[in-house]
Amino acid sequence: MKTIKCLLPILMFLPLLINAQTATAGDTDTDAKVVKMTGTDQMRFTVTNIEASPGQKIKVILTTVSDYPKIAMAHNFLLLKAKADATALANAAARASKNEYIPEDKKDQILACTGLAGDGETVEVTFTAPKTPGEYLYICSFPGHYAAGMKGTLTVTNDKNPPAKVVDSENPKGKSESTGLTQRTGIPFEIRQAEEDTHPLLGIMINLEQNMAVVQAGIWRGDFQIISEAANALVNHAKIPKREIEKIRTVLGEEGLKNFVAADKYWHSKAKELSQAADEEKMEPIVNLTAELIQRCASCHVKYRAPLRDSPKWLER
Ligand code: HEC
Ligand SMILES: [Cu+2]
Repeated sequence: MKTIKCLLPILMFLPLLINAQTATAGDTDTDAKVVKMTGTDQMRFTVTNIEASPGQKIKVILTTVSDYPKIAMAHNFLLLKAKADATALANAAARASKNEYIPEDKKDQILACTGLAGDGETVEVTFTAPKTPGEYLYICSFPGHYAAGMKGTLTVTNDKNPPAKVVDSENPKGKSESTGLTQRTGIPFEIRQAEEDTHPLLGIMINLEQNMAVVQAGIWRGDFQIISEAANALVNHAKIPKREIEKIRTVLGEEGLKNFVAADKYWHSKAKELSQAADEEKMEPIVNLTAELIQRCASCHVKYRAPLRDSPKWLER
């Protein structure tokens, strides 16, 4: 049986090391189509479409550019089989922190993958595109990233005109200046709302985390505009999808679900109050409400996160 190796050593920006790597690599990569991309703090690949002919050799080189430490922001590249359930895989991956977020039990759904790259690090993988024309999803399996939209498509076609040999991406920084916060402070937070539908709880949560950070940045700067925008994003966060609610019901039971929903409701009402206080530019209630929100986030986690995560039912999709 062939096992997939994803966790190869990370290539740093050291020419010597890179040479050593290519020299010792078993197969020749020289004829491969090279695709260079960056993983960003906005949780995006800068290349979201790769074209290939059936069986074409492809080399993906992924570099992370981030203002955060690796533990908070790192990216990898996982190319999935056509029939893979990406959401289930991403959720299983979130629990595989000890294996760089590559879920052992779902490896049969992965065609190719890299290890994790933190800021300034580069990882790569060479693989042959599937023989069957079609679209193959690739994702980042760092917790929350796929849910937040970190994905792309490998399109395999019989097209006789193969696309250009090298795909490179434009500078990933300089985007997401919507609030001006990044510009003025150098803090790379943005006010982000989860997109609807496709997003499981984890994706919503990662958004809450970001928006709460923006609220606090606004407090430190006495910038009510920022607080107001971020509070609104909190209030309008994506709905928890129905199937996720159903799963919470199976794991926590009817009573547990009721309490969970009540916790969420209460949390919501406080977020609304925060939004109002921000519009009224009243700092003291803003600070008090923010503290209460943080406390509510944490207490919901203490009560419900572990029971959900530890349940095998939660892992099923
Ligand atoms: C109603 C309960 C509830 C509330 C309120 C809640 N969370 Fe969560 N949160 C969860 C659950 C459950 C998970 C685990 C989801 C999973 O594993 O799929 C989670 C996971 C997370 C994660 C993922 C981190 C990790 O690896 O576990 C972050 C970040 C997060 N929450 C942030 C927040 C923030 C910030 C708030 C408040 C603004 C908040 N949450 C409010 C229930 C809640
Ligand atoms: Cu990522």
